[in-house]
Amino acid sequence: MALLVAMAQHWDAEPWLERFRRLGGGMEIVDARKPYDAASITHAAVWKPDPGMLAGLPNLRAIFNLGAGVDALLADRTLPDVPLIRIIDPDLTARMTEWVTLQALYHFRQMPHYLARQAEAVWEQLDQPGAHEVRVGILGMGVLGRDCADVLKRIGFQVAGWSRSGKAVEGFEMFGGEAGLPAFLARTDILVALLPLTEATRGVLDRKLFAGLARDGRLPGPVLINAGRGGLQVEADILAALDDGTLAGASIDVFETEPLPADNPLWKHPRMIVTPHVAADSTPEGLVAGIVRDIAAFERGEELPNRVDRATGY
Ligand code: NDP
Ligand code: OXD
Repeated sequence: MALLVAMAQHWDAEPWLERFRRLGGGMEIVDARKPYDAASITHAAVWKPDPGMLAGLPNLRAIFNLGAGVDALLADRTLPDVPLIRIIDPDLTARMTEWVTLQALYHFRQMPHYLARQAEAVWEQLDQPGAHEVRVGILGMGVLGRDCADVLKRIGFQVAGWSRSGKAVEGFEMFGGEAGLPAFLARTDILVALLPLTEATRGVLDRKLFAGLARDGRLPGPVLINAGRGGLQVEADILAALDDGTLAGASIDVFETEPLPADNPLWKHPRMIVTPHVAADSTPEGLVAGIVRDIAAFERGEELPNRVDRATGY
């Protein structure tokens, strides 16, 4: 068996290679940046490899994506038709929950207002609702959405979820599909998007959706938090919604174009938090041991829970 490790140039491949070599249990680990025998490769661990690269591996048995989202891989029309496995990892999940909770609390506790007042040395106290009076809605109740939901509920928020299937998630009111969206939005003050980017979800975060959010909440207005993918959002609509009050604030980690160009007005909007796609980093320390275990289980013929369904795109 030989595992090809291939990743986008902005990732440092060395710590990944080092850890795969250390934990790989004798599996040959191949660095995609150096010449290699394509016919020897049986598995690939990748993050945004060059399109077409994997098509050149005639004996490839499975692809292991080094992140949770597989949209970039599936955009490669030449991607070989072998099982595609994504990350489900407690470390990555915990990181996402930290980021989402931080953003939810930042808006809920009205920090944009207090930071602006601090800059002017103005002591101005706002009415502060309790968390139990504020409704959080999570678009995408998968691995990441569910964990965020648990923590936000523990803080006291009223949390509900929206998913494709609308299947029951214990402890949460769930809404499903397009039919369930209006009612879900109408009860949501803080909207958290943790959807995968697929044909069905592209552009879902638009003006029409923002206009459907609750207007009767205890916050000054609805808030958008997106850590799913930039392709979920229409960025001009976010700016317009912030300007006309349809949205009171937004925290965005992912963008249509990354890095976000320096002249993009999203950087400068006073009610907008921009982070550079860092909500939940993949790290070799967090992920490699699990991928090695997944490869072994795959080779034993076990069903992996994190296998991507190419029909739905996630
Ligand atoms: P999962 O596959 O576990 O969950 C996806 C959820 O989205 C499911 O609840 C699914 O519904 C729902 N969903 C999918 N399509 C639709 C649709 N058309 N309409 C309604 N709901 C839909 O994914 P994860 O939770 O692991 O990850 C979610 C995304 O987070 C990733 O795809 C990635 O893009 C992003 N991400 C971002 C990171 C960052 O640093 N910013 C880091 C890691 C991930 P159902 O339950 O019915 O299947
Ligand atoms: C991921 C990401 O999908 O980092 O894991 O965006």
